[in-house]
Amino acid sequence: MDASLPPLKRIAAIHDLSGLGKCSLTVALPVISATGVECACIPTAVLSTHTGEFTGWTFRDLSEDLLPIARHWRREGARFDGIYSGYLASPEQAALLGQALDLLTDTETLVIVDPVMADNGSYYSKIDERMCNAFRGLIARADVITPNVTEAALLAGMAYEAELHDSAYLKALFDALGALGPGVVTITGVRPEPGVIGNVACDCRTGAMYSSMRPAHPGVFYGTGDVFASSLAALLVRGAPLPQALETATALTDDSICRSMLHDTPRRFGVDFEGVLPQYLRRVEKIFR
Ligand code: PXL
Repeated sequence: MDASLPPLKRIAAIHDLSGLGKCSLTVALPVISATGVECACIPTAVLSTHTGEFTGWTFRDLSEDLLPIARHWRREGARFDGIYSGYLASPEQAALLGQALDLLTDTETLVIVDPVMADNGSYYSKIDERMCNAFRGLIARADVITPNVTEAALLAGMAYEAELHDSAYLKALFDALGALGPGVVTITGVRPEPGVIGNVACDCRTGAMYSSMRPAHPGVFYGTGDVFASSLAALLVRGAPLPQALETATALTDDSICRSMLHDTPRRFGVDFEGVLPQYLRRVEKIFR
């Protein structure tokens, strides 16, 4: 039978697997699949929970498995339309990830690096500036990066602004991050004015900037950066234009937050994206029909 659909796109998601507290792989796998992209997984570490607002979590570093998995996939002839990396077990693992990129990418592969290391002005538990330096190296090889404001400021070597982010601050962040090498920089959790929060994107090759904003909900929602970046990565790999990918990934993130508030889910368990996947699928279909 003749194929009547284009080949399925495939992403390799390289993140931790935190068993409880939806983030990283437990978000990337369902969101990328729902976007209509195959999601192969390499766990960088296995944890019982993420490291925010939980105590006593288990942590197993899977650095030893990273290159054997990548080599096996290469021997099997698997090709990847995207490599999407996130939380790493250690700064040393960034060098291994660089070698995995050598094994798994070709000239067509979109490399998306989420430099997961900090939020709300501070590093996550057990992470310090060594991770920031490691990400600076990795970002040089990325096509797209998706830091939050804290991570963007750390990578740029600029002060973190906790309150409002005016266009001069964002422009300075984009200039500094673009100079590290990626073609597209998105920054999450941007607050342009009181009561408003969202995501901004800059195509550093053209200087074009895009923004997608929503009403702000007070407090911290764990895993929202992963919901956003997973959706954006899959949409870009499918070929969505940057402004539509930004808007659709932002809509999924905001809908997930609103859903969590309806369920009154404790913040540390992550956001309830599951119930908003039907409306997400309709938005995705509209882009590609
Ligand atoms: O959502 C980012 C993230 C990913 N992985 C682990 C984390 C966090 C944030 O706290 O702890 C293990």
